[in-house]
Amino acid sequence: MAEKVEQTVTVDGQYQPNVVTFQKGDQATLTFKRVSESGCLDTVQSHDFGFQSKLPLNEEISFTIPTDQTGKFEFACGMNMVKGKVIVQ
Ligand SMILES: [Cu+2]
Repeated sequence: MAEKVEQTVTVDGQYQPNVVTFQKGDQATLTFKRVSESGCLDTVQSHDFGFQSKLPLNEEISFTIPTDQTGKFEFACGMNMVKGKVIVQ
């Protein structure tokens, strides 16, 4: 039975945490909440997962993360400078 798991990343000039882990088979949701104007993190993107979105201040933006395959996947700011990682294990 797939477990519903939501991980929230706080965006305040960096990603906290910058590594999130899901188990293979989880119904995984990755949520970003930007709480600071600092840095260049008003956009989040992931080439690995194929998402890109603005992060309005103090709003939660969620993405469904596929967990059918294990691996390490990246997300980053709009300029690909600040990076975080999703591990599916
Ligand atoms: Cu940036």
